[in-house]
Amino acid sequence: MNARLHAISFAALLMLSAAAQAGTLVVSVLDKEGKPVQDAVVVATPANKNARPKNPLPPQATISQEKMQFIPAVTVLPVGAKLQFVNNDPWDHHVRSSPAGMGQFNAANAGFELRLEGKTEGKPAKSGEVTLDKAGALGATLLGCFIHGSMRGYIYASESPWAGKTSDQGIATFEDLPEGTAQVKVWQADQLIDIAPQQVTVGTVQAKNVMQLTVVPRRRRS
Ligand SMILES: [Cu+2]
Repeated sequence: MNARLHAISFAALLMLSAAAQAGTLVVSVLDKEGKPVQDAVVVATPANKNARPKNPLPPQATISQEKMQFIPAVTVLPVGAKLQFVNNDPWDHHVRSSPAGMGQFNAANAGFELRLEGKTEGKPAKSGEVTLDKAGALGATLLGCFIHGSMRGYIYASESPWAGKTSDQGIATFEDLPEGTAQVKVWQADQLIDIAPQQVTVGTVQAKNVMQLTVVPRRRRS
């Protein structure tokens, strides 16, 4: 191969790798007062539907019932994922689900329920499993307990594999989104009326996008 041909094929290679290049998207979620919001769910849906992230969402997760709380408070999973509930309290919990947001007030929206006996010392905790494959699983689901009205938790089933929770700094970062346009939406438990999704452009220059809620979320009691 002569030098000129070599240069041409090298240029072609460069173009190919540029076409497959990924960019980083940083989303900052703020509340109505401009303070960072932790545990908001950010979902990015690239226009390029064939791309897949290097680190996909886990196909299963465990939610513990501990000291009258769901831990973690918010769990993000792909649609179809398996969810395990483990009761680590010495008393019974009767876990139930309903749609989050305005849908929770519609009695026709029945979700799943799991009765979990309390843990006996020295014995393994009782657990139950649910698969997020039913109609209505997509998006946010509110978790509660028939016995303890104060218990609140959330699961978020995402169609896009680029989904995650914001950090205590209110930041969600996606490192390998395909270049081009993407739609970004934010879900937060106290934001009952969805805020408008944003159309963003992902490129080699790191983009930071701010999404501001119209509410100040309630603090979780600890
Ligand atoms: Cu309970």
